[in-house]
Amino acid sequence: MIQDMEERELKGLAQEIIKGNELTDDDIKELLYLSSDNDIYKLNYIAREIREHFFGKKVFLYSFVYFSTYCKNNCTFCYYNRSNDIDRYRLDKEEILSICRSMKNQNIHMIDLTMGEDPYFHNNPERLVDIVQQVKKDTGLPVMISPGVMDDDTLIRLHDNGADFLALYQETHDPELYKNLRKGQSFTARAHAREFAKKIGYCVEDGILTGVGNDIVSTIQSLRGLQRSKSDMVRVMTFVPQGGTPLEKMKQESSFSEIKIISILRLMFPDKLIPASLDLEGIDGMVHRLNAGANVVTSIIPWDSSLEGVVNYDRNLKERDRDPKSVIRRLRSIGMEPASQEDFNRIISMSKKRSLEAAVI
Ligand code: SAM
Ligand code: MD0
Ligand code: SF4
Repeated sequence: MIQDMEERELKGLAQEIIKGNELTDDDIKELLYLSSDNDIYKLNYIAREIREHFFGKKVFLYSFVYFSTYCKNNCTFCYYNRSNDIDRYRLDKEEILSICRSMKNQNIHMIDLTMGEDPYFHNNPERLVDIVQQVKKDTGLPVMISPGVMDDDTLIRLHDNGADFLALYQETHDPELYKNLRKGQSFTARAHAREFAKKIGYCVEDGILTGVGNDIVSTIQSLRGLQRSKSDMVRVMTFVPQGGTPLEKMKQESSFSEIKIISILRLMFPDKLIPASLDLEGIDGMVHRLNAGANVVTSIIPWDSSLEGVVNYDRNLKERDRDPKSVIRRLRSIGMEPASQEDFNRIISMSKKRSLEAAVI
Protein backbone atom coordinates (compact mmCIF):
# COMPACT_ATOMS: atom_id res chain seq x y z
CA MET A 1 0.00 0.00 0.00
CA ILE A 2 2.20 2.91 1.10
CA GLN A 3 5.23 1.69 -0.89
CA ASP A 4 3.88 3.18 -4.11
CA MET A 5 2.36 6.34 -2.65
CA GLU A 6 3.40 9.89 -3.42
CA GLU A 7 3.38 12.67 -0.83
CA ARG A 8 -0.14 13.79 -1.73
CA GLU A 9 -1.46 10.26 -1.21
CA LEU A 10 0.36 9.89 2.09
CA LYS A 11 -1.28 13.10 3.27
CA GLY A 12 -4.64 11.70 2.09
CA LEU A 13 -4.10 8.56 4.14
CA ALA A 14 -3.30 10.67 7.22
CA GLN A 15 -6.55 12.58 6.65
CA GLU A 16 -8.52 9.34 6.49
CA ILE A 17 -7.15 8.33 9.87
CA ILE A 18 -7.84 11.78 11.32
CA LYS A 19 -11.45 11.41 10.14
CA GLY A 20 -11.74 8.16 12.08
CA ASN A 21 -10.73 5.38 9.69
CA GLU A 22 -9.19 2.45 11.54
CA LEU A 23 -6.48 0.01 10.55
CA THR A 24 -7.50 -3.60 9.94
CA ASP A 25 -5.26 -6.47 11.12
CA ASP A 26 -4.13 -6.86 7.50
CA ASP A 27 -3.14 -3.18 7.36
CA ILE A 28 -1.14 -3.54 10.56
CA LYS A 29 0.54 -6.69 9.28
CA GLU A 30 1.52 -4.94 6.06
CA LEU A 31 3.02 -2.04 8.00
CA LEU A 32 4.91 -4.36 10.35
CA TYR A 33 6.48 -6.05 7.32
CA LEU A 34 7.82 -2.79 5.88
CA SER A 35 11.58 -3.00 5.74
CA SER A 36 13.18 -0.44 3.44
CA ASP A 37 14.30 2.93 4.80
CA ASN A 38 12.17 4.67 2.20
CA ASP A 39 9.01 2.83 3.27
CA ILE A 40 9.66 3.56 6.94
CA TYR A 41 10.21 7.21 6.04
CA LYS A 42 6.76 7.26 4.43
CA LEU A 43 5.15 5.60 7.44
CA ASN A 44 6.84 8.10 9.78
CA TYR A 45 5.62 10.92 7.57
CA ILE A 46 1.96 9.83 7.85
CA ALA A 47 2.36 9.51 11.63
CA ARG A 48 3.81 13.04 11.87
CA GLU A 49 0.96 14.48 9.81
CA ILE A 50 -1.54 12.92 12.22
CA ARG A 51 0.37 14.09 15.28
CA GLU A 52 0.57 17.62 13.95
CA HIS A 53 -3.16 17.69 13.38
CA PHE A 54 -3.81 16.93 17.03
CA PHE A 55 -0.81 18.48 18.78
CA GLY A 56 0.92 20.86 16.36
CA LYS A 57 4.64 21.19 17.21
CA LYS A 58 4.05 20.82 20.95
CA VAL A 59 5.65 18.14 23.07
CA PHE A 60 5.00 17.07 26.67
CA LEU A 61 7.89 16.41 29.05
CA TYR A 62 7.95 13.99 31.99
CA SER A 63 10.57 13.86 34.67
CA PHE A 64 11.58 10.40 35.86
CA VAL A 65 12.37 9.64 39.50
CA TYR A 66 13.33 6.00 40.04
CA PHE A 67 13.27 6.26 43.81
CA SER A 68 13.58 2.61 44.83
CA THR A 69 15.29 -0.14 42.87
CA TYR A 70 14.32 -2.90 45.31
CA CYS A 71 11.87 -5.40 43.87
CA LYS A 72 10.16 -8.61 44.96
CA ASN A 73 9.47 -9.76 41.38
CA ASN A 74 11.40 -11.82 38.92
CA CYS A 75 10.81 -10.30 35.51
CA THR A 76 13.21 -12.04 33.15
CA PHE A 77 13.93 -8.88 31.13
CA CYS A 78 14.61 -6.52 34.03
CA TYR A 79 17.96 -5.61 35.58
CA TYR A 80 16.27 -4.99 38.93
CA ASN A 81 14.58 -8.38 39.29
CA ARG A 82 15.03 -9.76 42.79
CA SER A 83 17.46 -12.48 41.77
CA ASN A 84 19.98 -10.10 40.26
CA ASP A 85 22.88 -9.46 42.59
CA ILE A 86 23.23 -5.70 42.11
CA ASP A 87 23.61 -2.53 44.16
CA ARG A 88 20.22 -1.09 45.01
CA TYR A 89 18.99 2.09 46.61
CA ARG A 90 15.86 3.52 48.20
CA LEU A 91 15.71 7.30 48.50
CA ASP A 92 14.15 8.83 51.58
CA LYS A 93 11.29 11.29 51.37
CA GLU A 94 13.48 14.40 51.58
CA GLU A 95 15.75 13.18 48.78
CA ILE A 96 12.75 12.48 46.56
CA LEU A 97 11.20 15.86 47.30
CA SER A 98 14.41 17.70 46.60
CA ILE A 99 14.72 16.10 43.13
CA CYS A 100 11.07 16.84 42.38
CA ARG A 101 11.39 20.45 43.51
CA SER A 102 14.41 20.93 41.23
CA MET A 103 12.12 20.09 38.32
CA LYS A 104 9.79 23.01 39.02
CA ASN A 105 9.76 25.83 36.44
CA GLN A 106 11.72 23.75 33.96
CA ASN A 107 8.85 23.12 31.54
CA ILE A 108 8.27 19.68 33.00
CA HIS A 109 4.60 18.73 32.69
CA MET A 110 4.49 15.73 35.01
CA ILE A 111 6.64 13.93 37.59
CA ASP A 112 6.87 10.15 37.18
CA LEU A 113 7.51 8.42 40.53
CA THR A 114 8.78 4.95 39.69
CA MET A 115 9.87 2.05 41.89
CA GLY A 116 10.43 -1.69 41.81
CA GLU A 117 7.77 -3.65 43.68
CA ASP A 118 9.63 -2.77 46.85
CA PRO A 119 8.11 -4.53 49.91
CA TYR A 120 8.99 -1.46 52.00
CA PHE A 121 6.22 0.37 50.14
CA HIS A 122 4.03 -2.54 49.03
CA ASN A 123 3.62 -3.79 52.61
CA ASN A 124 3.02 -0.26 53.91
CA PRO A 125 1.34 1.63 51.08
CA GLU A 126 0.72 4.67 53.30
CA ARG A 127 4.44 5.43 52.88
CA LEU A 128 3.88 5.87 49.16
CA VAL A 129 0.65 7.80 49.72
CA ASP A 130 2.58 10.20 51.91
CA ILE A 131 5.28 10.75 49.27
CA VAL A 132 2.73 11.32 46.50
CA GLN A 133 0.87 13.82 48.64
CA GLN A 134 4.06 15.77 49.42
CA VAL A 135 5.34 15.76 45.84
CA LYS A 136 1.99 17.10 44.69
CA LYS A 137 1.97 19.76 47.38
CA ASP A 138 5.57 20.87 46.79
CA THR A 139 5.53 20.96 42.98
CA GLY A 140 1.89 21.58 42.08
CA LEU A 141 2.54 19.34 39.06
CA PRO A 142 0.53 16.33 37.92
CA VAL A 143 1.96 13.10 39.33
CA MET A 144 2.38 9.78 37.55
CA ILE A 145 3.02 6.69 39.63
CA SER A 146 4.76 3.58 38.30
CA PRO A 147 4.66 1.36 41.41
CA GLY A 148 3.78 -2.03 39.87
CA VAL A 149 0.52 -3.78 40.75
CA MET A 150 -1.25 -2.20 43.73
CA ASP A 151 -4.57 -3.35 45.20
CA ASP A 152 -7.79 -1.42 44.55
CA ASP A 153 -7.89 0.21 47.95
CA THR A 154 -4.33 1.52 47.64
CA LEU A 155 -5.04 2.83 44.14
CA ILE A 156 -7.99 4.76 45.55
CA ARG A 157 -5.91 6.24 48.36
CA LEU A 158 -3.09 7.23 46.01
CA HIS A 159 -5.59 8.87 43.68
CA ASP A 160 -7.31 10.71 46.52
CA ASN A 161 -3.93 12.05 47.57
CA GLY A 162 -2.74 13.41 44.27
CA ALA A 163 -1.80 10.62 41.83
CA ASP A 164 -3.16 11.54 38.40
CA PHE A 165 -1.64 8.93 36.13
CA LEU A 166 -0.87 5.22 36.57
CA ALA A 167 1.83 3.71 34.37
CA LEU A 168 1.55 -0.07 34.31
CA TYR A 169 2.85 -1.84 31.24
CA GLN A 170 1.50 -5.24 30.27
CA GLU A 171 4.73 -5.73 28.19
CA THR A 172 2.72 -8.01 25.88
CA HIS A 173 -0.96 -8.82 25.50
CA ASP A 174 -0.01 -12.32 24.37
CA PRO A 175 -0.53 -14.42 27.55
CA GLU A 176 1.98 -17.08 26.45
CA LEU A 177 4.77 -14.58 25.94
CA TYR A 178 3.78 -12.80 29.17
CA LYS A 179 4.50 -16.01 31.12
CA ASN A 180 8.11 -15.89 29.94
CA LEU A 181 8.54 -12.22 30.79
CA ARG A 182 6.67 -11.54 34.01
CA LYS A 183 7.45 -14.93 35.57
CA GLY A 184 5.01 -15.93 38.29
CA GLN A 185 2.88 -12.77 37.97
CA SER A 186 -0.80 -12.77 37.14
CA PHE A 187 -1.67 -11.46 33.67
CA THR A 188 -5.21 -10.56 34.71
CA ALA A 189 -4.25 -8.87 38.01
CA ARG A 190 -2.00 -6.51 36.06
CA ALA A 191 -4.70 -5.73 33.51
CA HIS A 192 -7.24 -5.33 36.31
CA ALA A 193 -5.18 -2.69 38.16
CA ARG A 194 -5.06 -0.57 35.02
CA GLU A 195 -8.76 -1.05 34.35
CA PHE A 196 -9.72 -0.24 37.92
CA ALA A 197 -7.49 2.85 37.96
CA LYS A 198 -9.12 4.10 34.78
CA LYS A 199 -12.56 3.59 36.28
CA ILE A 200 -11.85 5.68 39.35
CA GLY A 201 -10.48 8.62 37.38
CA TYR A 202 -6.78 8.00 36.76
CA CYS A 203 -5.24 8.49 33.35
CA VAL A 204 -3.41 5.28 32.50
CA GLU A 205 -0.43 4.26 30.43
CA ASP A 206 0.01 0.79 28.96
CA GLY A 207 3.06 -0.41 27.07
CA ILE A 208 4.63 -3.26 25.15
CA LEU A 209 8.16 -4.46 24.54
CA THR A 210 9.57 -5.38 21.16
CA GLY A 211 12.58 -7.52 20.33
CA VAL A 212 11.59 -9.86 23.13
CA GLY A 213 10.42 -12.84 21.09
CA ASN A 214 7.30 -11.19 19.70
CA ASP A 215 6.49 -12.34 16.16
CA ILE A 216 4.05 -10.50 13.87
CA VAL A 217 0.97 -12.31 15.21
CA SER A 218 1.96 -11.68 18.81
CA THR A 219 2.71 -8.02 18.05
CA ILE A 220 -0.72 -7.52 16.50
CA GLN A 221 -2.26 -9.21 19.54
CA SER A 222 -0.40 -6.72 21.74
CA LEU A 223 -1.43 -3.71 19.68
CA ARG A 224 -5.06 -4.82 19.90
CA GLY A 225 -4.59 -5.36 23.63
CA LEU A 226 -3.42 -1.78 24.01
CA GLN A 227 -6.70 -0.68 22.42
CA ARG A 228 -8.72 -2.75 24.86
CA SER A 229 -6.99 -1.17 27.84
CA LYS A 230 -8.41 2.25 26.80
CA SER A 231 -5.18 3.94 27.81
CA ASP A 232 -4.47 7.64 27.59
CA MET A 233 -0.85 6.88 26.82
CA VAL A 234 0.61 3.93 24.90
CA ARG A 235 4.25 2.98 24.62
CA VAL A 236 6.58 0.57 22.90
CA MET A 237 10.17 0.05 23.99
CA THR A 238 12.94 -2.06 22.51
CA PHE A 239 14.05 -4.79 24.87
CA VAL A 240 17.67 -4.25 25.92
CA PRO A 241 19.31 -7.39 27.40
CA GLN A 242 20.58 -6.78 30.93
CA GLY A 243 23.55 -8.40 32.67
CA GLY A 244 22.73 -11.00 35.31
CA THR A 245 19.18 -11.65 34.05
CA PRO A 246 17.73 -14.77 32.38
CA LEU A 247 17.47 -12.92 29.03
CA GLU A 248 21.02 -11.60 29.25
CA LYS A 249 22.18 -13.59 26.21
CA MET A 250 19.26 -12.71 23.97
CA LYS A 251 20.32 -10.85 20.85
CA GLN A 252 19.68 -7.13 21.08
CA GLU A 253 17.58 -5.81 18.19
CA SER A 254 18.09 -2.35 16.74
CA SER A 255 15.42 0.26 17.36
CA PHE A 256 14.06 -0.30 13.83
CA SER A 257 11.00 -2.24 14.95
CA GLU A 258 10.28 0.20 17.79
CA ILE A 259 10.37 3.18 15.40
CA LYS A 260 7.97 1.38 13.07
CA ILE A 261 5.62 0.48 15.93
CA ILE A 262 5.66 4.06 17.28
CA SER A 263 4.29 5.19 13.91
CA ILE A 264 1.74 2.37 13.87
CA LEU A 265 0.67 3.43 17.38
CA ARG A 266 0.14 6.97 16.06
CA LEU A 267 -2.06 5.57 13.27
CA MET A 268 -4.04 3.45 15.75
CA PHE A 269 -4.18 6.02 18.58
CA PRO A 270 -4.19 9.32 16.68
CA ASP A 271 -4.88 11.67 19.60
CA LYS A 272 -3.16 9.80 22.45
CA LEU A 273 0.10 10.40 24.30
CA ILE A 274 2.96 8.38 22.82
CA PRO A 275 6.41 8.62 24.42
CA ALA A 276 9.93 8.89 23.09
CA SER A 277 12.00 7.52 25.97
CA LEU A 278 15.45 8.94 26.58
CA ASP A 279 16.34 5.77 28.42
CA LEU A 280 16.96 3.69 25.31
CA GLU A 281 19.18 5.76 23.03
CA GLY A 282 19.42 9.16 24.68
CA ILE A 283 18.74 12.45 23.02
CA ASP A 284 19.58 11.33 19.45
CA GLY A 285 17.17 8.45 19.88
CA MET A 286 14.58 10.94 21.11
CA VAL A 287 14.70 12.74 17.76
CA HIS A 288 14.08 9.52 15.79
CA ARG A 289 11.15 8.66 18.00
CA LEU A 290 9.60 12.12 17.69
CA ASN A 291 10.06 11.90 13.93
CA ALA A 292 8.14 8.63 14.06
CA GLY A 293 5.13 10.34 15.65
CA ALA A 294 5.76 10.42 19.40
CA ASN A 295 4.63 13.53 21.30
CA VAL A 296 6.01 13.04 24.83
CA VAL A 297 9.61 12.87 26.06
CA THR A 298 10.05 10.63 29.09
CA SER A 299 12.90 9.73 31.42
CA ILE A 300 14.13 13.31 31.86
CA ILE A 301 16.39 13.62 34.93
CA PRO A 302 18.31 16.49 36.55
CA TRP A 303 21.68 17.15 34.87
CA ASP A 304 23.61 16.01 37.97
CA SER A 305 21.46 12.97 38.72
CA SER A 306 23.00 9.67 39.70
CA LEU A 307 19.65 7.87 39.71
CA GLU A 308 19.07 4.82 37.59
CA GLY A 309 16.94 4.46 34.48
CA VAL A 310 15.35 1.11 33.68
CA VAL A 311 17.45 0.37 30.62
CA ASN A 312 20.24 2.85 31.16
CA TYR A 313 21.95 3.22 27.83
CA ASP A 314 24.10 5.77 29.67
CA ARG A 315 25.02 3.67 32.71
CA ASN A 316 28.71 4.03 31.89
CA LEU A 317 28.69 7.43 30.22
CA LYS A 318 30.00 10.53 31.94
CA GLU A 319 27.72 12.97 30.16
CA ARG A 320 24.01 12.20 30.50
CA ASP A 321 22.23 14.84 28.44
CA ARG A 322 18.80 13.91 29.74
CA ASP A 323 18.12 17.12 31.64
CA PRO A 324 15.29 19.56 30.80
CA LYS A 325 17.55 22.19 29.23
CA SER A 326 19.34 19.80 26.88
CA VAL A 327 16.04 18.23 25.87
CA ILE A 328 14.35 21.56 25.16
CA ARG A 329 17.35 22.88 23.24
CA ARG A 330 17.24 19.81 21.03
CA LEU A 331 13.46 20.01 20.59
CA ARG A 332 13.75 23.57 19.36
CA SER A 333 16.49 22.57 16.92
CA ILE A 334 13.99 20.29 15.18
CA GLY A 335 11.22 22.89 15.17
CA MET A 336 9.31 21.54 18.17
CA GLU A 337 8.72 23.04 21.61
CA PRO A 338 7.31 22.24 25.04
CA ALA A 339 3.52 22.46 25.26
CA SER A 340 1.96 24.64 27.94
CA GLN A 341 1.05 23.20 31.34
CA GLU A 342 -2.57 24.15 30.61
CA ASP A 343 -2.56 21.94 27.52
CA PHE A 344 -1.37 19.01 29.60
CA ASN A 345 -3.79 19.66 32.45
CA ARG A 346 -6.62 19.80 29.93
CA ILE A 347 -5.74 16.30 28.68
CA ILE A 348 -5.83 14.97 32.22
CA SER A 349 -9.12 16.57 33.14
CA MET A 350 -10.83 15.61 29.86
CA SER A 351 -9.79 12.03 30.29
CA LYS A 352 -10.91 12.02 33.91
CA LYS A 353 -14.28 13.41 32.92
CA ARG A 354 -14.74 10.80 30.20
CA SER A 355 -13.92 7.87 32.48
CA LEU A 356 -16.20 9.10 35.24
CA GLU A 357 -19.05 9.55 32.73
CA ALA A 358 -18.44 6.05 31.38
CA ALA A 359 -18.48 4.66 34.94
CA VAL A 360 -21.90 6.25 35.60
CA ILE A 361 -23.41 4.70 32.45
N1 SAM B 1 8.26 -2.03 38.87
C1 SAM B 1 7.23 -1.35 38.18
C2 SAM B 1 6.64 -2.20 37.12
O1 SAM B 1 7.30 -3.17 36.72
O2 SAM B 1 5.54 -1.90 36.65
C3 SAM B 1 7.68 -0.03 37.64
C4 SAM B 1 8.92 -0.09 36.75
S1 SAM B 1 8.39 -0.23 35.11
C5 SAM B 1 8.20 1.44 34.71
C6 SAM B 1 9.73 -0.69 34.28
C7 SAM B 1 9.39 -0.88 32.80
O3 SAM B 1 10.56 -0.71 32.06
C8 SAM B 1 8.89 -2.27 32.49
O4 SAM B 1 7.50 -2.34 32.62
C9 SAM B 1 9.39 -2.50 31.08
O5 SAM B 1 8.40 -2.12 30.16
C10 SAM B 1 10.58 -1.58 30.97
N2 SAM B 1 11.83 -2.34 31.01
C11 SAM B 1 12.39 -2.93 32.06
N3 SAM B 1 13.53 -3.57 31.71
C12 SAM B 1 13.67 -3.37 30.39
C13 SAM B 1 14.65 -3.78 29.45
N4 SAM B 1 15.65 -4.55 29.80
N5 SAM B 1 14.50 -3.39 28.17
C14 SAM B 1 13.45 -2.62 27.82
N6 SAM B 1 12.50 -2.21 28.67
C15 SAM B 1 12.61 -2.59 29.93
C1 MD0 C 1 11.12 5.74 30.56
N1 MD0 C 1 12.56 4.92 32.29
O1 MD0 C 1 10.22 6.46 30.18
C2 MD0 C 1 11.24 5.40 32.04
C3 MD0 C 1 10.23 4.38 32.51
C4 MD0 C 1 8.14 4.49 33.83
N2 MD0 C 1 6.86 5.09 33.89
C5 MD0 C 1 8.88 5.03 32.64
C6 MD0 C 1 10.19 3.12 31.65
O2 MD0 C 1 11.93 5.28 29.78
FE1 SF4 D 1 10.45 -5.38 39.35
FE2 SF4 D 1 9.26 -3.74 37.63
FE3 SF4 D 1 11.70 -4.79 37.11
FE4 SF4 D 1 9.58 -6.36 37.06
S1 SF4 D 1 9.95 -4.60 35.70
S2 SF4 D 1 11.53 -6.84 38.08
S3 SF4 D 1 8.30 -5.52 38.67
S4 SF4 D 1 11.20 -3.36 38.73
